[in-house]
Amino acid sequence: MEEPKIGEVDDLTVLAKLDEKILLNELRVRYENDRIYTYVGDILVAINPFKKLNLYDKQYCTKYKLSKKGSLPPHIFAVADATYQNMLGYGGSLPRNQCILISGESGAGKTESTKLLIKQLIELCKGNTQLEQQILQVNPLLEAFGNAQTLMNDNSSRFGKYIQLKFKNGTVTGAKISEYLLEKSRVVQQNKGEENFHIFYYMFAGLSPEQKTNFGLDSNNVHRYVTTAQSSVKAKLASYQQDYEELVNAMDMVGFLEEEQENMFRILCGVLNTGDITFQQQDEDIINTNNKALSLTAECLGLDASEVLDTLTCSVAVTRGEVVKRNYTKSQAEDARDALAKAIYGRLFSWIINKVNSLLAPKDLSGQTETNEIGILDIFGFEHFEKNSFEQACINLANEQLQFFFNKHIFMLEQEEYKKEGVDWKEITFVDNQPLLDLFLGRPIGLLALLDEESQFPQGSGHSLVQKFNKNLAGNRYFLTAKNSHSNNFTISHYAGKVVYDSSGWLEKNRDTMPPGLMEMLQRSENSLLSVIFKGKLTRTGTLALQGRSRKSMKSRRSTGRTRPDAARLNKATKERKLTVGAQFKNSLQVLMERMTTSNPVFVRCIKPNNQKAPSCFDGPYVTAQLLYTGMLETINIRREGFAVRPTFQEFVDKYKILLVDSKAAGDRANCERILKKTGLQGWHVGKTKVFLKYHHLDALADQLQSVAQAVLHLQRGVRGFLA
Ligand code: AD9
Ligand code: MG
Repeated sequence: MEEPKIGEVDDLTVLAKLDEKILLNELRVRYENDRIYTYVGDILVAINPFKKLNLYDKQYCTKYKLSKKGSLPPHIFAVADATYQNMLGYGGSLPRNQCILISGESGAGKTESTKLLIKQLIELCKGNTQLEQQILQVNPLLEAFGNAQTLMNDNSSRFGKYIQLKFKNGTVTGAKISEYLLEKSRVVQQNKGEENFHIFYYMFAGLSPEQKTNFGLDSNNVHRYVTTAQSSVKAKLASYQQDYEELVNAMDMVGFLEEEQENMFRILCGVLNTGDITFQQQDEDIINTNNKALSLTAECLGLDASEVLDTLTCSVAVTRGEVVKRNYTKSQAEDARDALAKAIYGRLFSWIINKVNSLLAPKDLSGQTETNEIGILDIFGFEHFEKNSFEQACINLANEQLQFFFNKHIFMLEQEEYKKEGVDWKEITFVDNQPLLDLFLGRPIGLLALLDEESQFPQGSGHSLVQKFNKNLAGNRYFLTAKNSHSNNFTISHYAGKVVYDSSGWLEKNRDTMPPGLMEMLQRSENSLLSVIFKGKLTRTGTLALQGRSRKSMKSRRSTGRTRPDAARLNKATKERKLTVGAQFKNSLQVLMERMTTSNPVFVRCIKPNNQKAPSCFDGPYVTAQLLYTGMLETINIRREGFAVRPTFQEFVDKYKILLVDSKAAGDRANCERILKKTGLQGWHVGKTKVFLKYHHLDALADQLQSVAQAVLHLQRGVRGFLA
């Protein structure tokens, strides 16, 4: 047989020889020919082209509808199609519920892939309903509020999301979005070369002059929270204007009322003005040095200006019947101001998700027919900047968790099954990142647990936190202390590389408490939307539950078992406390993993070809690093040696008994062997309860079924002809 040319192989599992170099070369040649998609068995590898490719128009949508795998070049639409077919029950013993897990580092193409998947799924079930149009608008809507330009990606997701599409009889009946940890700190501060959330630029470009005046928006967009250079904002003005139009259209279509939108923009302008409030120390007092910003803030947020100033500059407590007022320092007042802005933005974002969910919820819950779902996970990709904070730690933990799930599914469960079923199998090893999950999630000594503990000490600081880490985690081979003992830095050896974290500000971000008085003040806001979102409660996974809805009561945290002196001292005090951000994030990851475990997982691996966001540039070492840390070689090996198709005896016999010309054949081992021997195929295995097959077996079996069917048809025609 002739060897295929480099780059001509659609599925890397058929390569006769494989090593790092061969793999890289195959992908490089494919990439250079705009073949950005490649299969590794049932896994799709997608390399970001960083340019528009003519791969997604109507013609492609149609071509990939109900197609046979392997009959067309690899494509993200083929993944949508296979998932849809499995959801309809054509996947044999596979669970009907599907979840598509998209991984890759920041800027690798996860969010674009998510949008393409949703587009094609809607195309597949097309009923031309309003709901379908609404679902298509959800992503642009959420991106406006939850994405921003970072050094790694111009449209970086600053939150994670899991989108569940619900189906009944193959048509979509609703959608639900779960959000994971929006990076709120971006509202008040951005790293050099990065931007605030897109919405602030869209609003500035798109609001009418009257609206701008009404909402107190500076006509030059000079606000402390928007540090982007004027020249670059001006250069993109026209495109921002278009983005604004699209956003408003999306909000209209999904069902946000005009009044709600107006309130939203007013609140967002309030956030911008909040950032412009500045303070100065004057003797014992803190005074406000920007009265205009204060009054604009109060007006936009429907609050009383003097009350805003009071809550930002001092705390009032009642002790033994006596009112005690304590002035803040300048920096405390600034923190209070930023806390106000972050809280508003975070809650507004949660409200938007909440609203989308209620608008897109399946209407008919009483139906008799079973509903199934396809979930798509689009998280924030692995990040490593010059300076990495608490957010990066959470983002990278989520990526560790996803990599672990991949390993578990691809390597552990599969090889366990071979062993159980007595398949002759040579073990394939892989890099297990369980120790990293333990490093983060272990109790009582894991990063998050230690962080929670330190967060309970009012005197704790970034430095005391890093000391606690150093003391408790020294010796863990994935945790490296800084050489300089005064440094707040520490390093973690992630599956995807080393990241240096700076512990400054972690305690505040983890506690995420609001200065006293702010919450009550916001609940009384005259802006009806603002008051609603602050009357809601946060659930144990950090999502917003609005009042008037049933919600499960919050479970108190179980004790950790082994208690250490610090923990014992604080045990009592912690019972009443609200959940920290770290704890909420941990809970939400756990819920996600449980959901994923009960569905049939489908993996899409996004690869970033270079670190410059550049088209037609394939940086070999950069890609190799990603291939290595994602375990691509091992994945290809297990997919090549392994058996991707594993029907039970009964399923197998039901489907192929026609090949035996015995419609009464029982679903047992002997009949499976009889069928397989009759086909003349090689390399299959019959286990204790299942048949183990490769994809090419499935194709060959399908061909044989077809010939039998044709022969039968021929015979029938012959008989009819004879009788006539
Ligand atoms: V992050 O973890 O949210 O920071 P993602 O989501 O992995 O990241 P994204 O999908 O946003 O990356 O892709 C980054 C950019 O690459 C996009 O804005 C597009 O400009 C570009 N991209 C990605 N996929 C494609 C594609 N299939 N065709 C064309 C693409 N351009
Ligand atoms: Mg993204």
